Amino acid sequence: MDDKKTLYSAIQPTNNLTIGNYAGAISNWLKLQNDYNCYFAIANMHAITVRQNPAELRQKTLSMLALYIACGIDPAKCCLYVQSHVPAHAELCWVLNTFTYVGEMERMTQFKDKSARHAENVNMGLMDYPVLMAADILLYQAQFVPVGEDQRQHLEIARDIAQRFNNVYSPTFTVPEGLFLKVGAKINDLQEPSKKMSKSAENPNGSVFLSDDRDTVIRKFKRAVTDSGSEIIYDPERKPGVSNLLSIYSVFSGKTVEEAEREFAGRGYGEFKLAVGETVADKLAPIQSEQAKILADKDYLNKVMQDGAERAARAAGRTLFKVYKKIGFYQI
Ligand code: ATP
Ligand code: LTN
Repeated sequence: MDDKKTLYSAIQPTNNLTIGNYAGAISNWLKLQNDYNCYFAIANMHAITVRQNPAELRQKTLSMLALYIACGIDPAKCCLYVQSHVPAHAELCWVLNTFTYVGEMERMTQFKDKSARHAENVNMGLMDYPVLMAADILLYQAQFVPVGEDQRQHLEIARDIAQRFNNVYSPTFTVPEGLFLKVGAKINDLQEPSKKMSKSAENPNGSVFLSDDRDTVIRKFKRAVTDSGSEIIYDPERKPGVSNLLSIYSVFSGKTVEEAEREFAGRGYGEFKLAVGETVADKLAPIQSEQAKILADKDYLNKVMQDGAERAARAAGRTLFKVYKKIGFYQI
């Protein structure tokens, strides 16, 4: 384990996960878990930057943990934990805040989007979101961070903060790199293929949730917006709708986009959309039943969280100790 490189990622336990989260994050984690020393967190501290219902947040934390495991993330191989169980995240975030400029946080795309969407609650946490994310990654000295395209800007800031700290003191943090997939890093909305598919989209027909039943999945794909013309080819500029469906099909069938193009050459949009829907539904069904089984076993989930929190706290504590020492916090 020790000679493996370290990898870190997290998802917020807000709403239900979409096939975009699966494609951009979880499917990539599954491929990487054997070759890296992995930490996968449930980012509940990030989640409260937007107002949450407490009972739902608690429930979503458990159901997300069960979902990670049901998708095939193995708690024996990876450290699976809940962010708020490791206080070092908040502690390092505070230190890193003093290495981050207000101006650069104000320029973050996600901050601007979320402030517009939640104008009644533009809180400091929302603005500080990228710094907490930098703390997550830097605490574990992660070399790699597999995330979707939308997180690229946050990753750049995490790198900048790490470098700034290293330059002021001495090398302390590993400067992380993002790992982005060629296919699946950005799955778009089925109704508006120019927009990212999102858990919190206004039109529920545009997002396919991992919790959707078979009929719902197929209905959503049948209604998916396609493009003019009739060819089924990958061309995101000219054919955003069809290209998005080909990407989804590729992630869920395990075939390449070229193989998918060949498979559907000469076939109609209707037939194509049905095939994509069926492929996704076939993949989701066993995940859903496995998730329900795991969720019923609270003792097991508590044990996974407890083990994960202990392992994570040990690794994070080592980094925080070094940081406190370098910045001159008196140690007892
Ligand atoms: P929200 O819509 O509530 O802001 P989200 O759907 O963007 O949330 P996050 O928790 O912010 O979900 O992201 C979890 C992971 O899923 C991240 O790695 C993110 O890059 C990835 N991801 C999110 N949406 C997509 C998408 N449409 N395509 C590919 N990856 C995605
Ligand atoms: N902001 C991320 C979730 C997240 C994350 C992280 C991802 C929180 N902390 C650390 C990678 C590394 C998102 O996907 N919205």
